[in-house]
Formats: sequence, C-alpha cells, structure tokens
Amino acid sequence: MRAQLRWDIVCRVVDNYGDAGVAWRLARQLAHEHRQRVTLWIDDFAPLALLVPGIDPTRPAEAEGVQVRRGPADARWTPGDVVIDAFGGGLPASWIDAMASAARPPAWAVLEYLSAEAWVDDAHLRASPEPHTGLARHYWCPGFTSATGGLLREGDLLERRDRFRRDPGAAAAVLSALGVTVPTRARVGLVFCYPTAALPDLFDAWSEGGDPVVALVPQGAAEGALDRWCGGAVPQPGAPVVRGALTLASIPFVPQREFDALLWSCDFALVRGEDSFVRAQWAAMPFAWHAYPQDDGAQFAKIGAFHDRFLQGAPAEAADAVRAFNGAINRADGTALAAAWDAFDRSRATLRIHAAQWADHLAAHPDLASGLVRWVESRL
Ligand code: TRH
Repeated sequence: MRAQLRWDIVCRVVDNYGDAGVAWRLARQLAHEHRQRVTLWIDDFAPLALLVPGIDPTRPAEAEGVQVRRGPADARWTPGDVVIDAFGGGLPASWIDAMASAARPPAWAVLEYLSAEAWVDDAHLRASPEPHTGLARHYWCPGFTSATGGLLREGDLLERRDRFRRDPGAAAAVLSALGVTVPTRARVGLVFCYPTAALPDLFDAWSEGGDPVVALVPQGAAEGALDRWCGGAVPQPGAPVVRGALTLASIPFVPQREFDALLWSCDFALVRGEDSFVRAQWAAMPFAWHAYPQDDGAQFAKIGAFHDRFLQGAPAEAADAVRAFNGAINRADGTALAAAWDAFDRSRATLRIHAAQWADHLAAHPDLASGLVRWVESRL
C-alpha cells in the first residue's frame, strides 16, 4: 500500500501559462493517480483560473483533489513530506528554516526546465546543499531518456488518445463545440506559438496555397500578428476570417484537461514552451515547436538537441522538412516559411507515422510523476 504523503508544490509565475500549467499538471496527477495530499502554492492565480475551471482567483480553493493556495511569500506553512520548487523559483527563507528544524526535513526537489540536451542525463538528481542550512536540494530534470526525470504523462493518456482517434465523430464534435466548421479537404492546424514577425508570412502561404487550411488560434495567442494580417478586423470565436485557402478561426482558450482533445482534433500543430510541446508529442501528430525565445539564443541549442533525438530514424526528407519548418519559425524567417511549410505539409503522412513511433518510444520510460513518487518513497 502506497504511503500517503504531504506534498507542497511551489510555483512562481514568470509569464504565460506554462509555469502554472506544468505545476498544476504535476499536482493533479500526484493527487489523482498517486493519492497524495497535495497543496499547490502559486503567486498568481490568473493563469491557473484559465487552465482549471472553477478556481476563483480571489480565494484559496480545492480543485480535483488539490489544495490551491496563494504563496509561498507570506504564507503560514509547516513542513510536510515533500517540497517541489517548480522551475527553481525559490522558497522563502522562513520555509527553509522550518524545513531545517523539522524532525525529519522534507525531501526537496527543484523541478527543472525540460531539455533534450545531453548534460541533462548527468544533472538529473544531482544534489546541491542550500547555503545557509546545508539541506540537500535535488534537481529533478525532465527529459527524453531513461537517465532523466522523464515527461509528465497521465496513466490513461495514450489509451484516451487512441479511443478518441477511433471515434469517427470525435474531432468534428470538438471543433464544432468551439464554433469551427471545417471545409472539405481542409487540414486543421492549431496555432499556439509566441508572437513572431513571421506568422503573417505563414498566413500568406496558407492563404495562397492550393489545399484549404483551417488555422485555429486560441484567444490571447499571437494577437499582434493576427491584427496585422487581418488589418484590425480580427476573427472572433464563431466568426472566422476567410482569405483565399485560409480560414483563420479564433477559438476560446480551453481548460487544460480539454487541451489534448483539441490537439487530437487537428492535423498538425504549432506549439510552444514546454507543456504544449510535450502534449503534441503524446498526441503523435506532425508539429512544429516554437521554443521560448531567450535573449542569448539558448533556445537554438535546445531545438537542435531535440531534433537530434526526435528525428533519429525518421526518413531524411521528412526530417529535413521538420528542421526547415522549425528553423523558419524560430528564426522568424518569413521568406523561408512558404517553402518550408510546403515541404512539411508534403511530409505530413510520414511524420504522423514517425510521431506515433516517437510517442511509443517515450512512453516506454516511466512518467515524471511516478518517477518522483518512487524517488521520494526510496528516501523514507
Ligand atoms: O504558455 P507557455 O508559453 O508557457 C511557458 C512560459 O512562457 C514559461 O515562462 C516557460 O517557463 C515555459 O513555457 C517553458 O507554453 P506552454 O508551456 O506550452 O504552456 C501552455 C499551457 O496552456 C499548457 O499547459 C497547455 C495550456 N493550454 C490550455 O489549457 N488551453 C488552451 O486553449 C491552450 C492554447 C493552452
């Protein structure tokens, strides 16, 4: 029988939805699948309220078995069994002191950013003493190999995905609930990327292309590019903008637990950050990854490292198409985008098969939450 432990997950929101999204996904899975007692301490309820319906941004809440509290600053807290510092945002000095004076200090893990780079294998589970108390913090590094901390994946995710795909009406039902009608022969793509100067060039390529494309743009994403391309007359949910072969459809931001079905309803996706990037991989679909842009261009090493793993064994033409399309998006290279899209689109059938093999390969590794639970139990 598994021990029911008290977990405190601390999340300081830097920007967008991914900090809250990853912390919430982990919290929910620990509570739901592993029956742990979980509190998520978050300093900004707004992104969480979008991801999780029913969370009231003004007050503490309980959602799907997780206690949600504002913090960690100024929060009254007594140490439990495990503390997870999501993305290394840091713990208040009062928490660290309380942990150091506890009869049995909690296990303390810093959940790192996801990377496919080779150093992650060595960095995973490395310990570093907290300078004032000497308490050991362990770095939990998500990643793509069995030497890393793995990826978040709910136990029933792939089964739900396959069931959805076997249901001939499932995708149309999801799209129609979002107010989207799909013309015959159209490919449907989710456009969830960062603001980039190149996006209007991609819209041009789609609009001037042969086969129809329906581009689903979640509300709040890529607004500047939409505005520029549409000359201010931006699409609204239920009222798309149609130009040439492109239907540009604005869709409401869906709750996180519906995000997978949105991906499964698409033929391809542009995803970003960390969580949507991972979900597109579990969706086993052709996707492009707009990595979080960093001032020093560090994202390009991450993209290269990911491609080296992901494209191993992929047919050369499809692999080149992925590199070129991702390159054009991440470099905001509008002039390269039309040709890159054509090649990517031509490779879609091959990429679908490759993506399914990749998802199976990843699913052979333990998922992140299960790995964490096992690590904590091994320390009891
Ligand atoms: O929003 P992101 O860009 O998040 C981030 C942050 O920039 C953060 O600072 C950085 O640390 C991190 O990325 C790596 O992208 P991401 O990670 O894909 O998170 C988006 C979340 O929003 C993800 O959980 C999926 C969810 N989502 C929905 O639930 N519904 C929606 O309709 C959409 C479009 C997304």
